[in-house]
Amino acid sequence: MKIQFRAIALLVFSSFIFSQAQAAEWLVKLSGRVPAAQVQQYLRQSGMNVMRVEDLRFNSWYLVHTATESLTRQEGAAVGKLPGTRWVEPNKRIRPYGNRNFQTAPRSEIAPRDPAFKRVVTGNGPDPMIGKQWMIQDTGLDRVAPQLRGDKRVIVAVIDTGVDYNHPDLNANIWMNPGEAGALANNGIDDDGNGYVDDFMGWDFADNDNLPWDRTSVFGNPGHGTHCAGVIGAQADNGVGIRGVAPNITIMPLRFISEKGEGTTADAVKAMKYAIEMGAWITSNSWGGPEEEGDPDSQILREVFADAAARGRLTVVAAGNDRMDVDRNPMKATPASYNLPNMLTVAASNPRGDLAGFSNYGAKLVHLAAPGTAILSTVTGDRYMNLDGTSMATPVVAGAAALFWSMNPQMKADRVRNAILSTVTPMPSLRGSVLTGGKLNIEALMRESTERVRR
Ligand SMILES: [Ca+2]
Ligand SMILES: [Ca+2]
Ligand SMILES: [Ca+2]
Repeated sequence: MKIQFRAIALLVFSSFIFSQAQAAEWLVKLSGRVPAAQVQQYLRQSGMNVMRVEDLRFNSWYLVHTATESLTRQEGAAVGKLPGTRWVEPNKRIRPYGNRNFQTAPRSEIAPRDPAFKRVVTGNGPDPMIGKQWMIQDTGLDRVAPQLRGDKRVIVAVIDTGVDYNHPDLNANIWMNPGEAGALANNGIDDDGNGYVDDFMGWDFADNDNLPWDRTSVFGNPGHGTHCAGVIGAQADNGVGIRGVAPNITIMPLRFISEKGEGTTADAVKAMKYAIEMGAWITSNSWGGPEEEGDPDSQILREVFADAAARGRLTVVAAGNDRMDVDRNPMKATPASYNLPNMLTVAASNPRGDLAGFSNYGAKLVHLAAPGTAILSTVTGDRYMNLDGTSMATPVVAGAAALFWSMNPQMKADRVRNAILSTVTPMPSLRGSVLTGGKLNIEALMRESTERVRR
């Protein structure tokens, strides 16, 4: 009874806050699994105009789509009266972080392209743009043995706006689902029984199809997810573009943010759940919020990050770009502020090693800094672009984790996390801004790896 009271108290609060801004969808946690049709029937009987109820197949959570334009208090009360209701929250909007330069995306770079997957053949030779990647020297990546490039078994899920999987610097590193590969890829059958038909290389949760293509728009998305993917794992020495931190790992593209630069909590949860179930070792999460003043924390989002930790996965999360102390405003920066096990929250540093002017910080809840200004990486349409943001710093750390984990595949996620945190370069200007007071040092991290391997 006590739990139910809390849930109802929350929804009354939130129904005022969200009455205008949000899609008319509720996330409901029940005390146990029941058929979605039963939930729908019950809500209809209590007078609610329910379009559809979706079983999220995660900790007894359901997504209730209503027919109204915006959430109403009456609706919230009806959901709260469901038998066994543990929690009710609005299905909030989520935005990508690192959109500071979005408006600089020229139109010529955002032309729509054919999203059909094709194999792209590239050549050999140095990456011509490598001299413009200051993060390579800054993190000591240039002093890591060149043969240490990662292991294809290490899968990093890029949970974002999608990925240009035909980009010549990314194509060879895109994940292929073994249960939907080859002839199974387009037969209209969910061959591996994971609930997604023909998900041969990931999923598009925003448009609900099997092509997690990074759709762009002038002000909403310049190719944010493609950029993050390139920072993690653009191919090295293929004669084109840049190199990623870990150029020989596997990238699982999961799209939940649309070309408008907007996703939902439910789709973020689905993407995280997919990443966990389909074997991603690491998730790179360059997004968060909430954006609206007074938003309540999302219980379901917290639960899915906790689930990733419990199942031995590492989650890397952007601190956000609001020049804000996350310790003092934890509700305004989620999932950044969750402080769960196996989770790293990343601030952005500039070439001087200082905190980037836009970066969030937090002496307790933000763990380290990594390069996040003028980061050159891949964008949609075989192109490259400089972007700023904690969004760009996050995949630098995710890539470093992938490189290190490739060398130490038996290691548990918490030890990977500790190795990253214990090898940072201390910076006087970062003291008090991030937990470690330092910035990512991949050279020192990989030395740690070699020592452990030798032992
Ligand atoms: Ca499937
Ligand atoms: Ca299939
Ligand atoms: Ca390259």
